[in-house]
Amino acid sequence: MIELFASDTPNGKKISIMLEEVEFPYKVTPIDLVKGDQFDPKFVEISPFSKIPVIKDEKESVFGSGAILIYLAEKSKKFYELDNKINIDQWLMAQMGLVGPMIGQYHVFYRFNKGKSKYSEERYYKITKDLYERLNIRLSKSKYLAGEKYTIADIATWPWIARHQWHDIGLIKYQNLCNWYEEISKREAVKKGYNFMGGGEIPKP
Ligand SMILES: N[C@@H](CCC(=O)N[C@@H](CS)C(=O)NCC(=O)O)C(=O)O
Repeated sequence: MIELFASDTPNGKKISIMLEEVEFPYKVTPIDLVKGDQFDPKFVEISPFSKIPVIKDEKESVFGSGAILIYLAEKSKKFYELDNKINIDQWLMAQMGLVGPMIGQYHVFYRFNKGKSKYSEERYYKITKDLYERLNIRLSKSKYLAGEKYTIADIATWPWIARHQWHDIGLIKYQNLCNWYEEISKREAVKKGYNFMGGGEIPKP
């Protein structure tokens, strides 16, 4: 059985959603980031940057949500079609290097430290709004991020848009992004994976 070390965050939810999608049995070991579980030397052995998520599968462990998604996709042969690999990789890497880190910074300044740095709040608001716009443009051209099929690029990106209520940007104004969000929200695996630590129901647009 796969062991998922995670917290109830978008990076954690990417993996619980993927595990639900591919129907692999798994158990969750919660990592309390406020208490500092991520710095426990035993955890650092499997997570060299002290970050969730990590999985342990039989004898190996994998850290980093992008690497974990690829690992699970290759193992299940799902959501990572070889004939569309380059598109899936591009949109997955854009999530890893841009969507997650930038929206993550927006959460740090706008949601958790409001008033401490007006410059940073404005900077990450602008970047997040720009990401909404660019994702919306992409989704005017294809049903899912990497083309006509739901892939690990969508599984990586969706949990960040699921935080839209924290962003004060108005998901509803971005029609293609909003349709994509709602379509994915209807999937049973996404509903279960979203609620993997009892976080509740998926927020409506
Ligand atoms: N690039 C990493 C980022 C993971 C990450 O930033 N995880 C955050 C929670 S969402 C974390 O563990 N933070 C703990 C800390 O910074 O102390 C991935 O995609 O897995």
